[in-house]
Amino acid sequence: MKALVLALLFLFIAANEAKVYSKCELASILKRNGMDGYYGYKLGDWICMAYYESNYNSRAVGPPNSDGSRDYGIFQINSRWWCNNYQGRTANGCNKPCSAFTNDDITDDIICAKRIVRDPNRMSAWVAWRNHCRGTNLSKWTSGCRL
Ligand SMILES: *[C@@H]1O[C@H](CO)[C@@H](O)[C@H](O)[C@H]1NC(C)=O
Ligand SMILES: [Ca+2]
Repeated sequence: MKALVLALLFLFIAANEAKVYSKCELASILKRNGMDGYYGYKLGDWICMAYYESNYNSRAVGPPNSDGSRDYGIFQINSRWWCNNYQGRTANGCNKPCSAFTNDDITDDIICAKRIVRDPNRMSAWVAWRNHCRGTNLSKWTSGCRL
């Protein structure tokens, strides 16, 4: 019970400190970092993916996956393949500690996402993109934004 209270308190603090981007703020940062058209994907693909992966929360940490790995940050980057959380095997393809993907500076997250999409799975590496974004009309993800 004490642990539960502490856990809830921690979540409360974590939620308060989280940086949650707005759709247009994220769109503008992604565009500035060359994501519009990167490997053939539109800005809307990335924004839609980030929405369904993290709700635009740059400090999101996912629950453990079936292999014990976790997903980090606005793009929910996986610790088995792309970053090191020092809690198990990792290929660490982006050569970063996973904590690099839970701060408010998403520049390194973007560099890693670009590395991920260059792999043969392309954007299907992100299950949320496959399930919610692929093949949909993406115009709403950039509508109303001055880009
Ligand atoms: C996508 O949705 C927008 C806004 O609803 C619409 O104007 C546009 O024609 C749609 N594009 C396609 C390819 O269906
Ligand atoms: Ca970062």
